[in-house]
Amino acid sequence: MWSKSNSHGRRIAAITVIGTAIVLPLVIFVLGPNMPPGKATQVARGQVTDNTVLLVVMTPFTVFILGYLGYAIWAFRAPKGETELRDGAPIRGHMPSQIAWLATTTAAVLFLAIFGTTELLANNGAGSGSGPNPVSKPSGPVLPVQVIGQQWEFTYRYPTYGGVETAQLVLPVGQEVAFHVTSLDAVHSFWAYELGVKADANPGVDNIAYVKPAKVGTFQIRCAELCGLWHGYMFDTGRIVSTSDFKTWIAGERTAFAGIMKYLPKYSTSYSPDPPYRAG
Ligand SMILES: [Cu+2]
Repeated sequence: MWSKSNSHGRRIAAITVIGTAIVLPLVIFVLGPNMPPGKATQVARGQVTDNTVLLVVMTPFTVFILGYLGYAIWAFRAPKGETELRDGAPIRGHMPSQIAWLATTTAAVLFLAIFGTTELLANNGAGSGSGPNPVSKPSGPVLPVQVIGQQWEFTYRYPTYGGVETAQLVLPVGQEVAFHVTSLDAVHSFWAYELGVKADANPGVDNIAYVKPAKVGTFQIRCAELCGLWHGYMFDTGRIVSTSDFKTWIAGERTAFAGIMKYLPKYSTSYSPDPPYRAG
């Protein structure tokens, strides 16, 4: 009886070790690099690495659980022609396997908690909205871009370009950007998928997220917080362009909106609309 159960244990251990040895390189070299959100920015690249680390940690557990399941289905199947259901052996507890399971899963969870916290603190906030005073800041010069959520669109203000407000989000490549995310009404969430940025837009709050676009291209913007009837309509496409294209574009926006700039409220880290507007 004991020797039999030990040989089951050894086989399951062998399946786990060999299976992990086969699957792990595929996870690291094939699946991992293709994980979301891609490599359009430094923080997005960091998130791909983080997602790969999560996968690597869960791989041996997944192989063990699926291997165990497969082995149990095969090894403990009913013999051919048997019609009666049989009970398994009355086993109470198996201390070594219980301790092994507790120790490995605890170690994995603790590692991921520490790793996740470190990754959020480092890497300039990892694309998250880090509030008005982020712990981790980029060292070089940043281009501030304000993101204003409102039912049901995002608009953008460029305080270093006269505070002009635009309907499109255009960023120069290779330039560290500080998004100042806020809202005029409900809680929205500024989610620029390929940039690896997701930051809550709360009224009265200046929520800062850093990102440095690495290559010219487009990216998807969505509101990621249910914000009312037309929440699903709150999407747009942003553009990353060369520095000279950016200069041309922003100059054009400033010219186009010069006439109405005087009606805009002065640039501020947050806005408090008049009560009649707040009440809708
Ligand atoms: Cu919204």
